[in-house]
Amino acid sequence: MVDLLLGLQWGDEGKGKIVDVLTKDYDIIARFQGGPNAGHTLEFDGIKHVLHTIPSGIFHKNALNIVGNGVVIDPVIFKKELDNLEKFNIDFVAKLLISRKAHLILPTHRLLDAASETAKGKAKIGSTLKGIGPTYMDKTGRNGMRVGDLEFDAWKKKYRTLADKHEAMIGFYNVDIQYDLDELEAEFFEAVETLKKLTFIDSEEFIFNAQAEGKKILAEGAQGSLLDIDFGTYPFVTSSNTTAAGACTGLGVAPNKIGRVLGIFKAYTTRVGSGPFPTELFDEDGETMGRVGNEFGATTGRARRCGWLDLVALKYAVQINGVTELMMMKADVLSGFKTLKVCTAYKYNGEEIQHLPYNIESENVTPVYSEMKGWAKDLTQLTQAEDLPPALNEYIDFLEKELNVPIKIVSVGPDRVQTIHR
Ligand code: 2SA
Ligand code: MG
Repeated sequence: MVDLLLGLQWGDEGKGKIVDVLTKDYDIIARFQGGPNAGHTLEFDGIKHVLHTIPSGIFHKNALNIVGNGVVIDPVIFKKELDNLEKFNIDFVAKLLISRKAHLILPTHRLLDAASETAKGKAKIGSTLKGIGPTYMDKTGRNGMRVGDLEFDAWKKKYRTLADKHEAMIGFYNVDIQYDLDELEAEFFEAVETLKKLTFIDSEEFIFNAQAEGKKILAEGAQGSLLDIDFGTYPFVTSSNTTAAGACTGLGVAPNKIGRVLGIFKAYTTRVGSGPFPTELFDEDGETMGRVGNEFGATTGRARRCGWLDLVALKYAVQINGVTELMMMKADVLSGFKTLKVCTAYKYNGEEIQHLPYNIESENVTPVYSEMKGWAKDLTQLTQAEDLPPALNEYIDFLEKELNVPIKIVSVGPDRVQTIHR
């Protein structure tokens, strides 16, 4: 069986930390979608690590890490990540395997992302500018370059044809994008040589065989369910399926081989980039969440928008993913709020609804809140579920009842050790 770990909101729920905590129970950690738009933060021994493409199991001795076919890889960013790991004596050549069917992000994909965003002006998606959208467009348009292409001499010709086409497309956008393609390409070709030092595999075959041998596998999601290309707040989404089904296509795992589905959510909500966010706060409370929670993009450094927990959206994510257990992150950030609000319905066209409407833009949707008592206690030193303050237990009980799924982990800080199991 392959277990899944998925973000249930708009990303940045704390997936990296939890994968790192859980890796000791798994033989293989595999990424199945997204690319260097992700920023998975892990903290232990007083050091903070941010991973973008590499699975969050890389710091453990025994786990193998797989970058699956559903992932898009930018060799340049990948190389930087590897250089970083080298400093910590991580033997990534032995512990990191790459699917031949994963698509490559070319420098011109990044330029196209920038051109598209600039051309959209105010209506921009707020992408991470890592070339994610254009790369997945080439994948579904059947023009993409894959990791496996690098094993054949013809790859440079293929590269040239695609990059030339991209340059012409950049021209069509008619926006002022400054770049030095020669420089970008030199960096790209050098990084490709580093990538080629790793072992390329047919990950679907590899994972199939690993399952047959009884190996335990965890699939690590990136971004969050509300950024899913199909079920998220389109068009303000990323270009991959971030939901459970994405693990099947992004790794080649059959649906009946999926085991536990671990859903991760923050005790409040954040979003980075543009798009609807019904419970967004523009007041002191939102500002406090951002400051105490250190809510800045792990990839771009952008300030994240903050707001109350949205149970309507969370229920939707639980449903789409078939979540079997929940993990609540950043409970410590809510310490000190006198009153907590939880959105339990939306006012929409004068009616109260409990689903996500097609046009969820803020002018159409007003959140309906339940208020709960807050707690003052600092949680960051706690290690036992018994020590949680009563008001937090009430908050948890309320969520469990509404969502009908048990909350198994409560995280009270960024470090590995600040994790309470229930
Ligand atoms: P893209 O770059 O095409 O995938 O952007 C499309 C939308 O998806 C959002 N997105 C993210 N949202 C939260 N976290 C992400 N990772 C980084 C992080 C983001 C960062 O961990 O903090 O550093 O800014 C992530 N990646 C993509 C993005 O904001 C767009 O709304
Ligand atoms: Mg993140």
